[in-house]
Amino acid sequence: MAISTSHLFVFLSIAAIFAPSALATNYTVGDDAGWKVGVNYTEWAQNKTFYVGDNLIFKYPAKDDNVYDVTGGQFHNCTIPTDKNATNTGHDVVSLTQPGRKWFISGKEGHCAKNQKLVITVMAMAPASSPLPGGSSSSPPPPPPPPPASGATRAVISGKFGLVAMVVGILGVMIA
Ligand SMILES: [Cu+2]
Repeated sequence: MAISTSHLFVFLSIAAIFAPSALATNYTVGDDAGWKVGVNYTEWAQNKTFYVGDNLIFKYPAKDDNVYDVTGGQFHNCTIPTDKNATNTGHDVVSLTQPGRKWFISGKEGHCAKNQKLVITVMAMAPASSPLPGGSSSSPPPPPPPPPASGATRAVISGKFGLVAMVVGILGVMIA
């Protein structure tokens, strides 16, 4: 019984290492105000960090509004795209699939000019360990958890990852 409980803890510890990469955040654009004229979406976005895998949800009365995914130029000039359709369900879910800038505007007459527009920067998935200086924009998969090992090996691993790895190591020693 004790051993299987320890195994469970080891499993959960390993899961904890990978969990930050697997969790997606759903953001309701404008929070309770939703998607409409009169909300400052620059302010709404400025204290948030968006990652690949997160979702934006645009909520509005479907008959009153819509959402266009646009280019930076279209965003700045409030140009309605002619080569694509707006989403207009009133509950539009936009998956953030790539790092970089993303621009959205309302396609309703005059709304974009009244600043019903949103620009965000999508970050690549947060790395599980310290980022390397000058690293590429694509993040490598997190390294596998180390086997139960000496303190010297564990000491070179830093931060949150190191803490979890240490727990795995200690529990591994308890099982052995
Ligand atoms: Cu609008």
